[in-house]
Amino acid sequence: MGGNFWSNWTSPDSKNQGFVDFPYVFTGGQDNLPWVKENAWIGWYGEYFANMSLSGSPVLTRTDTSIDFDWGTGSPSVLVPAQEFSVRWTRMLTFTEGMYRFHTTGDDGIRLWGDGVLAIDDWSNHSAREDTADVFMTAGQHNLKVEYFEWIVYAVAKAWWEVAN
Ligand SMILES: [Ca+2]
Ligand SMILES: [Ca+2]
Repeated sequence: MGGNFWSNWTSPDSKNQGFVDFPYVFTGGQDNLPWVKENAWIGWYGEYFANMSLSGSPVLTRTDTSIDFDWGTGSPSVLVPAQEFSVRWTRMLTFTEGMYRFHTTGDDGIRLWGDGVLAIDDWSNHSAREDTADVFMTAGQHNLKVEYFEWIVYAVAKAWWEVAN
């Protein structure tokens, strides 16, 4: 059974694809429509915090279809400050068995887990830089988590992967 959470849309699936048409801001309500169809997850569940340590309650939660952000000197949302914020992204994803090379780019700090195992750890103040880690994934669903913080000035957060050769 997949599904990040429940949607608040009353007519979310005009294309009849089995999932809602637009990312939305989760407000805590529920209806009878799953955000994604069974056994299929789209995007990341993002929790945005108005501090650098992922502390307290998020000031914004939303689904991000990918982690591919260059906010410049700006911020992810009017709800999030341009300096000293942090984000936690989580998702479940099905992999075919093999070795994967995970990449992150963070300005400032970023770290990535696969099934709770820390694979990339670059949790410090710095300008944008890329990190990689090779992780063997068994066939089936795996939990991914990316945490990120912005200190000052520019803010970049990216995570992606490919099959490692
Ligand atoms: Ca900034
Ligand atoms: Ca920065």
